[in-house]
Amino acid sequence: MRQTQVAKAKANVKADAKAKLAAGSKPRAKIAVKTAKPTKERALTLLSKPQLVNMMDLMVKSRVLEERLIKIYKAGDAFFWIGGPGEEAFGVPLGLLVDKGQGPSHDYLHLHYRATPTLVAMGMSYIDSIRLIMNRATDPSTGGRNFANHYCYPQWNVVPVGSPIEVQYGMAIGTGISQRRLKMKKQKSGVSIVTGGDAGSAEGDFASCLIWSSRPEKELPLYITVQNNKWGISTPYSEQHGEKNVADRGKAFGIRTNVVNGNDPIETYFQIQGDLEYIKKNTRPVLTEFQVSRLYGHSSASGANRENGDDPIELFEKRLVDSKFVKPGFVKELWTAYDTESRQISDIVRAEAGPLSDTIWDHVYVDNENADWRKF
Ligand SMILES: Cc1ncc(C[n+]2csc(CCOP(=O)(O)OP(=O)(O)O)c2C)c(N)n1
Ligand SMILES: [Mg+2]
Repeated sequence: MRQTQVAKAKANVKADAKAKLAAGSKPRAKIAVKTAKPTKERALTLLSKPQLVNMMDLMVKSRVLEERLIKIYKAGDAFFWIGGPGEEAFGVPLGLLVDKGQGPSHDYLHLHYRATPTLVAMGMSYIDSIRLIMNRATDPSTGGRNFANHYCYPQWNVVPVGSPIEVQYGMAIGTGISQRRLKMKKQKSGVSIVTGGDAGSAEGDFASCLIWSSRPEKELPLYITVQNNKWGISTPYSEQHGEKNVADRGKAFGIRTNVVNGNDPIETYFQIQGDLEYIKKNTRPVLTEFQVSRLYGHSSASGANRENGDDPIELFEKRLVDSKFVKPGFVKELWTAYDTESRQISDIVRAEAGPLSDTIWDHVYVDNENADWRKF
């Protein structure tokens, strides 16, 4: 019975089409209706799904921490904020690729004050960063004596972050020399990684780094990176730099150079991985410029308010959602969970004590010698 009805319906459709044709209407072109299959973006297939999701998670974890640090500053619980929102797509892959450990057989990190994403990817906990910005005695980096994002982790070769810009490019030469020595003795040796800003590349330390890392037959395993956000506080890159890219300056020294989109975590991941391999294999430097965003201005000195600019987290989230790696709302859920965690931790830290005056000389001189000149 059912069969006859279907057959009848089909016959009706055929007759209807014939009648239309006879009346002069054209038969419709066949439209290929595809079922909505996720179109996986090729770049995203280069890493596994857990790797991609982990990278997204760490980027959000770092951003939420930075936003918490800004709130802590704005609530009057800290004197100053400076940090790395907008540099997550560079900093997280770097932190994931570092050979973490102590001593010259591992990588050294000569970082600047926008390195939260790298430290978060290396395993730094929220409480460590919050203790630093609130200047608590419990702060493992400085005992509560430096300001936000001036990290120091000897056990991971994270050299103390300094406030004078670009000095880290000069310091990296020293660890680079020790690593070259190991390499020449055919022992396991790491890379000295240095990060810093575009404006700071005008300082002499940057030039020293190019010169010292590329001396003939004495080349150093230095990974010289620049995070170009096109600003030095309020001075635009376009008004200060005759060179098109900061990285171009390495060419005069025979250094391998690259300019990459630092807002794309996949591009930066493979660039960093390839650069580190080349440096280890050849004991030669690489200079790579990562073009990044500065999403909350320079620091609390410029207000620390959200500004325009490409947001690496939004861009990456869209790609992961479009390719069906994560569901829409995945990032929002992460955000809420990290936000709650960061608020609870800041409540704990607020109740902790600041450093005592008799610890002022701690870690200044070898073996904690008391360097008070009045007592000499
Ligand atoms: C030797 C030195 N000169 C000046 C300053 C003041 N200062 C702090 S941050 C900054 C701008 C740095 O810009 P850039 O190197 O591009 O890094 P960004 O802050 O943009 O990441 C300046 C001039 C300083 N800290 N140290
Ligand atoms: Mg800059």
